Amino acid sequence: MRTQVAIIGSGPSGLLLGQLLTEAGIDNVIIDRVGKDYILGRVRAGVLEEGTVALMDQAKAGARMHAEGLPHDGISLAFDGRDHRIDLFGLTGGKRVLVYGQTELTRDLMEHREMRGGQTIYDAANVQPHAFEGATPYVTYEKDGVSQRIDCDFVAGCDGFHGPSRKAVPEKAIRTFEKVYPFGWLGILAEVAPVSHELIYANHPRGFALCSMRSEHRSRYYLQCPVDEKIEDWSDDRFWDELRRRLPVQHAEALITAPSFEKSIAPLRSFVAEPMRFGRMFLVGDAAHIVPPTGAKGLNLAASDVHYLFSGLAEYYQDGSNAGIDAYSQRALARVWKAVRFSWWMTTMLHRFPDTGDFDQKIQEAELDYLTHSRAASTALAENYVGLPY
Ligand code: RFL
Ligand code: PHB
Repeated sequence: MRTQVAIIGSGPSGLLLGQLLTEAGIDNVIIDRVGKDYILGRVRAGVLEEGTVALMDQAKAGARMHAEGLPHDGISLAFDGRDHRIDLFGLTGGKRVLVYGQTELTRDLMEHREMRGGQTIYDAANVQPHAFEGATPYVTYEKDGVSQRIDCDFVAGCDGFHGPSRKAVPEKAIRTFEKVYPFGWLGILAEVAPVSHELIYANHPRGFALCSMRSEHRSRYYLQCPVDEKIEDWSDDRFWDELRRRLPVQHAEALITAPSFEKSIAPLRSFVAEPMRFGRMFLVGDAAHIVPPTGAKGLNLAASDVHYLFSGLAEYYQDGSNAGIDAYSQRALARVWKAVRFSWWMTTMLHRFPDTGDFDQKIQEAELDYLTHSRAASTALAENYVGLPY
């Protein structure tokens, strides 16, 4: 088989890139290790920046997102038993975020791809990129026990943190930066109205908590927990009791509970691989970088990578220019590092670290006090939260 761009990975990065390329008349094939239902069963991010929303529109897959997504103009930082609202809209001159689950965004992109006749190979084993340092890269995989090969002009490695693309790069050609945090997030989904109409990020002596949502009837809640915590030890009752303890009293009293229908623990890490281009292969999204979820940036960074790569590839095919693909790594990384910094900062400011001494604790309290009383500091948070410009 031959295509112009072989895309490894059918997560949001791969699907969004595939859809933009298809709309621009650039042939592409997506190959994933798992099936559609498995991908749609993963519960992940929930907050979209305006840039991500605009890319979904550009991919012509934004209709349901606009109909069902919830625009949010602010968030709350809760500490000292009180809410402190950050007016995202007012502080950024009219920008907001859209609450719409990654699962739904992925479903919309998959449906659109099917409608446009785009080719996706699911349940492919041993997917591997080859010869990307030269002019004729290709991807091999096995499907139903038969070996297959796709020849292409470019490979887009959209295969997440554990995928084969980054691993195929010789060690001496890549540099990685990593920070692992000494805690995880225990998350649940429940079919109940959210406790508040805006997200609440709570710093509490017992640990961080986040109140988020997927719709007006479905809530997503998280608790900071030890990284080696066992999910079996967290009954729904224990989760709800612990969440109540970490929220200001008016929210604890208003919290509606119900049996959870999803419960999982995610580790928190910051990770960046440099560069993001190796000859004719590009790393995109989680394949190149991971951020802790505290800033809601993971999915949005995947989208900005896609924007830079798509415009580079469009320039290459439409104008015969290499300028955009040559600039991809540098342009993407400049934005990535700012989001890595923001996510690290939000994580540091809002969580309780096991080894925090009295001095560090006082600094954290001073930071929250300053942040919520200084317009300049609140504006810096708001500007990053709604998303830095592309
Ligand atoms: P994805 O979504 O991981 O998709 C990668 C795709 O590549 C496929 N793949 C392979 N395909 C072929 N061969 C192989 N050997 C392959 N190995 C993997 C996978 O099956 C998959 O379909 O990466 P992408 O597209 O770059 O998208 C990035 C986002 O998914 C990610 O940044 C966010 O979801 C991060 N993230 C969160 N971000 C937030 O902003 N808020 C959150 O609450 C949040 N929660 C999370 C998260 C990521 C998690 N991970 C990665 C474990 C919770 C979790 C648990
Ligand atoms: C979510 O709804 O899953 C979510 C929202 C905001 C975050 C992280 C996760 O910062």
